[in-house]
Amino acid sequence: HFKAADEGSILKKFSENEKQCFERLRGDALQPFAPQYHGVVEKDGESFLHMTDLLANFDLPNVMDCKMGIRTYLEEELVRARDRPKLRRDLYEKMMEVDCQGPTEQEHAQKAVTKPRYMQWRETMSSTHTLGFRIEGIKKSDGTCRTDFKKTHNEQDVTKVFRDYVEGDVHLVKSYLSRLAEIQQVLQSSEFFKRHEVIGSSLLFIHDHKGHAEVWLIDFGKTTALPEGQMLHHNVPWQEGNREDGYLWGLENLMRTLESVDDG
Ligand code: 4IP
Ligand code: ADP
Ligand code: MN
Repeated sequence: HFKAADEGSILKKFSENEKQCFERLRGDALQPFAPQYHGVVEKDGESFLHMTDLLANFDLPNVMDCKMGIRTYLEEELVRARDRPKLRRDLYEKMMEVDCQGPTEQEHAQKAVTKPRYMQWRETMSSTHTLGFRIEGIKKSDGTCRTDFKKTHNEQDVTKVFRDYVEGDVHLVKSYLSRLAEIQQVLQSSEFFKRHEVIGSSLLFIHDHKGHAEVWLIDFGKTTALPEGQMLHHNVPWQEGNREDGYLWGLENLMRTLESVDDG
């Protein structure tokens, strides 16, 4: 999915949608909070998006990926699945790995589920549905890597994972929170944010042993422009058709959860 590039940059497998987002971010208030985009690159017959490696300025970084929002699939995927449901065995199997009671009787019989069904189930098992964000993965500077957060569901569980991630460092929590407050501010003034449904995008947390901490917006593969003149609130419930993503609601919950790390 990714390829190493010149010093300080990486190549991500090309997506037309993500390319358009990077282009529309140009000049927006949010641009400085996303990796710098350097255009499309061809390599070994494949296309890539060339962007800054956010880890390049760090010495042995710790990295956490939090997927933002109350919804992780597009409304059009829901419509498509209703019109012509595509049964997927791979998603049924992924569901079974986490919870063999997940699938319904019918799904067990067909050994398959639709993608929105899988995505909705993932949302309710994790904290996406209840908190508007979920932890996707953590890579620590000691080389350990965890992605087993599919059942990290309530605020206390998330707090514990955050506490472990920052190793109880109060100063680090403060640095992260101030960066998040800055992002929250900028989101309110971003034209790009007003006019996009931000789905499946992550906040990437990075820190090192020196206490240097940053948070970046990444992954615009499913971030979609609204029709001309339409805008989102990002902090109201989703109902099919309103295209709300709950991004700001999730960010508020994330900040509160991170604050509570100090209380333990
Ligand atoms: C994955 O589920 C993620 O939601 C992927 O999103 C999504 O890709 C996959 O859909 C889905 O199976 P798990 O995280 O439970 O493995 P992301 O790439 O943002 O992590 P899309 O294409 O929706 O981005 P499929 O259709 O690729 O399987
Ligand atoms: P996908 O569409 O496969 O989910 P992402 O854009 O979310 O791809 O990236 C997956 C992972 O790659 C992230 O969790 C992060 O660890 C890493 N990553 C993505 N973009 C960058 C970047 N610009 N610099 C450094 N690491 C990155
Ligand atoms: Mn991603």
